Parts: sequence; C-alpha cells; structure tokens
Amino acid sequence: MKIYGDSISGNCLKVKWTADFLGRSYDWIETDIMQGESRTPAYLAMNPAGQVPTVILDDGRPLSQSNAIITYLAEGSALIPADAYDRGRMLEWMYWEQYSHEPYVAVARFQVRYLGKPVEELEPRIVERGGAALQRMELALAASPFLVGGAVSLADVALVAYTRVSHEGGFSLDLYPAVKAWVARVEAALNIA
Ligand SMILES: N[C@@H](CCC(=O)N[C@@H](CS)C(=O)NCC(=O)O)C(=O)O
Repeated sequence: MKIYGDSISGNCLKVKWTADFLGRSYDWIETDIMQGESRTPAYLAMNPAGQVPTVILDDGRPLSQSNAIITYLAEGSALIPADAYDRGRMLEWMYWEQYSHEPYVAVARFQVRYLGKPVEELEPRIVERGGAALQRMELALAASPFLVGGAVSLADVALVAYTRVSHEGGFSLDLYPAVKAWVARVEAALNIA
C-alpha cells in the first residue's frame, strides 16, 4: 500500500497511526500541500478532491477521506467495536469530528501555525466552535476513559489527531483536564507519544 500524506496533517497521521498500530506495511509518499503537490494532474487522477490523505491499495485501487481509509484498514480489528451499537457510536464521533471539530480546531491550527496568523485575529466563530467541540469532548471523557467505552477505537484515532495539537491554534487543554488526560491515554495506546 502507498500512503500519500503530508506529515503536518492530522488527517494524514490518522492513517499512519492506524497502519502502524495494525502492523500494516506501506510506503509513505510525502506530499507537500503547501507546494500544491495534491493539486497536480497526476494527483488529481488518484483523488479528484485534490487533498491528502490518499492511499493506493496493493491492487491499485485508490481510497481517500481519512476516516474512510482508517475504517477500511481497521476492518475486523480491535479498533472497531464488535457490538453494533458501540460501532454506531464510534461512527457518530467520526462524523462529528469532520463537521464540528476539524473545521474549527484544525483550521485554527493551520491558520496560526502554517499561515502565521496571530491567534487574536482568528475568526471569532472558529474560536467559539472549536472551544465548544473541546467542551463536548470534556463532558464525554469525564465519564469514560475512551470515546466509546473502555477501549481505544477509531473514534479516538480520529479525534486525537487535531486535539493533541490544538494549542498550536490557540486552544488550551488546561481548560479541559479530562481531554488532556485522554490525549495521553490515546497516545500511549497507539504508541505515538
Ligand atoms: N475530509 C478530508 C479532509 C482532507 C483535507 O482537508 N486535507 C487537507 C490537509 S489536512 C489538504 O489536502 N489540503 C490541501 C488542499 O486542499 O489543497 C479527510 O478527512 O481526508
């Protein structure tokens, strides 16, 4: 398998961590989004969305969208709960991550760390919604060691990616102690600390 990813991207690291956790071998093809490398004609032929990550399976088929890729890779593994309801809850978090967490927490980080925007100049909506996402996680993680019960799942992989670097976008995990403790727990479980 080939993984086209940019090492600065949490969406790409989700795929790397899942493959590493599962002992899957792969070639990592570093793809610099800041240099437009995900927008070349050759890249667009693999993923018309022009984004990383994209994987090319050993038989040549492409797959994109980080959460779709990790779901594919983790099929049948302990990272996907066997119980149907728990599996539904895992997906609930993963869809929420893409619509209600990543667009604020990851975008704030990108604008501050990679575009050099001062935190004070971030759009207030981004700051407010990012904080609300972290607060929602805080409530859940005050009651449970992982997002879905007692074991690490893809929900944790998806959400730890940008939460663990949220300070780079101006958020402080000191305000969210249960989230902070969970980040350390997930990093240890995935061996990514
Ligand atoms: N929903 C997609 C989002 C992918 C995404 O936003 N990728 C960004 C990097 S994190 C990217 O490729 N940006 C470069 C571009 O859009 O040209 C996923 O989860 O894979």
